[in-house]
Amino acid sequence: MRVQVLTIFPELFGPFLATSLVGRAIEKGILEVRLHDLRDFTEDRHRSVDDEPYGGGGGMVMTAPPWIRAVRTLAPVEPKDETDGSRPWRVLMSPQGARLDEAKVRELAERGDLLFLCGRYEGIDERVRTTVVDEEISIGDYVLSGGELPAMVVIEAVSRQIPGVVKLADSVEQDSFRTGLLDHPHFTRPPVVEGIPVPEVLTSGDHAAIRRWREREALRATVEKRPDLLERPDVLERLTPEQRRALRARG
Ligand code: 9D3
Repeated sequence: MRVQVLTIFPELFGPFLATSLVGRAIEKGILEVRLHDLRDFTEDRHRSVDDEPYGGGGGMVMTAPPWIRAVRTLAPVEPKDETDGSRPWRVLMSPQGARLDEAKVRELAERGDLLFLCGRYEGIDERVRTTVVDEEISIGDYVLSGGELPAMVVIEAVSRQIPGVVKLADSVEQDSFRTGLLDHPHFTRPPVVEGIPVPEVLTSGDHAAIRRWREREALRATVEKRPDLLERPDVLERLTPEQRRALRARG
């Protein structure tokens, strides 16, 4: 999998790419990340990337030519709608984008070759989006200062989809995400914390009973913390017969 990032702050990615899961994937050679400084695609003495907004108002807008030059260099194949994977898929990180979810993460991972455009200031000249962007993505409805942290979120989530990146125990956890429910609670030593013991079934050695307990607790956690998930047909579809019974009993 190859990921490229276009930003005026490539240094923000340093520790992220050097550490943990993403760092290991790069070391193993199953992930390649290339950082590009947008200012390298400017042509004026001051390497400027922003200007005042047409129509007035506060703040600055990122100017289109460096972005378009950069994208045409890094993801050169035209036309814009060519999606067969022979050029990077161009993703604009933006508060106006579609909200990221696990389905979108899987879709991006399958593309295999991604270019993230990370903006700053009030935004990017609209003609960048309409000429060289395939898809616009947000990570949620809250205001951040730019697209760099969101791009790191997407890169980590997408990396976890590459075979061999997450350890086996972790991919079991991913399976539990595939059920669409929240995870069941976890316990480890010591056996008593603040007077609270570990649920007995977990130390019983009865693996079938443990599996049933976890299914039940996953459903309970979802009902209590994220009832909205239980309104989704794709989540209801994947409930086990026991979970369906438990849900009906709860009403
Ligand atoms: C305070 C400025 N806002 C006026 C209503 C607009 C705005 C412009 C630029 C808000 C945020 C940003 C910078 N954010 C991103 O580039 C961004 C982002 C985000 O802020 N939240 C969630 N996902 C993303 S992806 C890129």
